[in-house]
Amino acid sequence: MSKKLQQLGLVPFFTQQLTDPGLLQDRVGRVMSVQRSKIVVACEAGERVVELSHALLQADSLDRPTVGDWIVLDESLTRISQVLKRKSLFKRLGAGTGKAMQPIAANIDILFIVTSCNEEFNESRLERYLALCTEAGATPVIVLTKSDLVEDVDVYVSRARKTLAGVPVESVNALDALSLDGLRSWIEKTSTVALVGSSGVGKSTLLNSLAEKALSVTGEIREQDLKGRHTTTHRELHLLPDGGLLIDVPGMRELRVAEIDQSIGNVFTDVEELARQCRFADCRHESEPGCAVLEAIHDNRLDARRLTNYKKLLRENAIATATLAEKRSQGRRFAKMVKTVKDIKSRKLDH
Ligand SMILES: Nc1nc2c(ncn2[C@@H]2O[C@H](COP(=O)(O)OP(=O)(O)OP(=O)(O)O)[C@@H](O)[C@H]2O)c(=O)[nH]1
Ligand SMILES: [Mg+2]
Ligand SMILES: [Zn+2]
Repeated sequence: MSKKLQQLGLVPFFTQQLTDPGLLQDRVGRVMSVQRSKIVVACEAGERVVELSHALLQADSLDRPTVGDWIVLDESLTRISQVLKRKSLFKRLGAGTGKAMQPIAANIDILFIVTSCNEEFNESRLERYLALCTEAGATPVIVLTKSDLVEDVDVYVSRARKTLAGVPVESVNALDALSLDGLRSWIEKTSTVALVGSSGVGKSTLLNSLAEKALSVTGEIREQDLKGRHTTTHRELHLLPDGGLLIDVPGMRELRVAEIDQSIGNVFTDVEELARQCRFADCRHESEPGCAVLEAIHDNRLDARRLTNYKKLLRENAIATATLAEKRSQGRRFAKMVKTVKDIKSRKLDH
């Protein structure tokens, strides 16, 4: 396998999917960025800009190539002929009325969930990211930036640690490359890390400091409410000079969940463990007698906020999952109807 492709993160999981690995090597590439229908692909011979075919533009959003995907180009090297099966995929429910699942970053090994030591810090949002990360099949690391701006970083570190048992938490000053050794230890030579988190927390600053050069533009946060200005506008995969790949994801205003039943449970194992001890098997942990969850809240063993967020995520997920299922079955019914009409028409033509 070529060194260049290896540096881009090509591992046997992907080469095994190639029908003829030797022949296809020149046509294999990794999606570095996507801007509307234009896709930048890094290949053995360098970067190419390819247009999405009509078929891919029409395809389900999850089947379209996204940042981090491995693809095979056609013989003319101008079109994508295959998107290889993904090792992992971080996705969310898209905003707006379309409400389809939206891929954010593919084939990532580690997710840096970036948050800062100021008003932006929010446990419930972290739990949401963690559930989506578990679902994606990536390893989460919570990164606390702006540690230089607070006196007691440990308060934030211990709050972050409580969001998921055993989750690694790294605190950094993203502007100081020397404070990033802990983070660097998570980035291996050929691994892919995605940076996610609200606008203004310092994702692009981190990328630049880790790369030790200005790969991405950064922007001041607003003085009045410390919110970011959405400086990064599109997702991009960057190769670090010393190896490793980082995807800088623009701050997302909304991070809605769907189809993540199991993963919510994986983040809230403490709540689910307690729930098994409730007197009633169908306890809703509201005011039932013998509720072990409420008892734990009363004894300060469990944060009431955590139970509220657990219920909120379960409810939001159930509604969104049902809506998606309904939309899919409508789509199937429609496709079937179109096919029937076509069959009838072609039969008429035969006669
Ligand atoms: N003091 C301090 N400032 C930081 C730190 N990290 C980021 N900043 C500052 O925070 C501001 C926002 O940083 P960006 O890197 O642009 O934030 P971002 O997460 O990429 O934001 P979007 O691209 O909008 O999603 C910039 O002014 C950075 O200099 C840090 O650890 N310490
Ligand atoms: Mg940015
Ligand atoms: Zn209960």
